[in-house]
Amino acid sequence: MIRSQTFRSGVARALALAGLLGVGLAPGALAQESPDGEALSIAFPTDGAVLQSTDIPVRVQVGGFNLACDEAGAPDRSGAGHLHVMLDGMSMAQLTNFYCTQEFWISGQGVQAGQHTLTLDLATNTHADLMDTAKSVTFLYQPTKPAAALPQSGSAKGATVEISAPKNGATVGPQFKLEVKPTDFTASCDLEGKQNVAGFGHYHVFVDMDPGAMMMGGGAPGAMDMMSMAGMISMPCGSSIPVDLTAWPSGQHMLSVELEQNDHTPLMEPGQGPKFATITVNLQNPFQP
Ligand SMILES: [Cu+2]
Repeated sequence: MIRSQTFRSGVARALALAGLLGVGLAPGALAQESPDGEALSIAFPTDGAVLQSTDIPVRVQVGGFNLACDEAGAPDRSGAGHLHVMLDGMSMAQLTNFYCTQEFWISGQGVQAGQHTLTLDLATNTHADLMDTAKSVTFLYQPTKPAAALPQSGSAKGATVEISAPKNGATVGPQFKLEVKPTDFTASCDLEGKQNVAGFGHYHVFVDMDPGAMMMGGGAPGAMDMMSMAGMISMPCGSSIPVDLTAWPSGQHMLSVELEQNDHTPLMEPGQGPKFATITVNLQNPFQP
């Protein structure tokens, strides 16, 4: 009923977006046709809504699809994945994050008062966009209490990241905290998908992907190769990062944390590669012995 209506009314718009999405979305993510049945609709904001809150509330309805962020980065599984959310664009540079709840907030930081477009789609575990599920709404952002502006740019020179726990080679259960120590770098989730600001960004956490090797195929920043999003399990901003490897089999796994700019491209200095830290863990996963 609601689901089939939503699905049908979404078809025209999804087709209209399809061409753009195919070109623009998430470098590294292959656009895929979605298997029939799953549907996404944006319940809030409604098209033309006037938003007076500082941050931007979003409510979606998802049918026939499992939102499973604990599987993000793991191999694709039909009918499971997460939401990609983009503000004022349809490429990875505008990705505010990926989400697994039907309600969430987008930070108003750095968002100017005025008209904005929100675009969402369903994505597979390896971050391939299911482009025929894409939906957009345009809203008027008029916050009563404006959010903070973008921070003053700092210096990205000498930025580094280290993993302080677990220790390299440690035996871990499927759920643990990855403790990271950045130097000369401020991680902020509020800035994800916004303009780049020197010295600011966030982390990408990868399982069984070597960020150094990933760049060798693709070359320049912003031209990450096709593999770069697969294996990415989160885009966090805290230095104590929850990790859930329930979807991975027991055994040795490589865990990497890479410094990213707000547009999700690796933070790099001239003549240098991406900045990341890697450990190997011995996973003991009772769900997949
Ligand atoms: Cu990112």
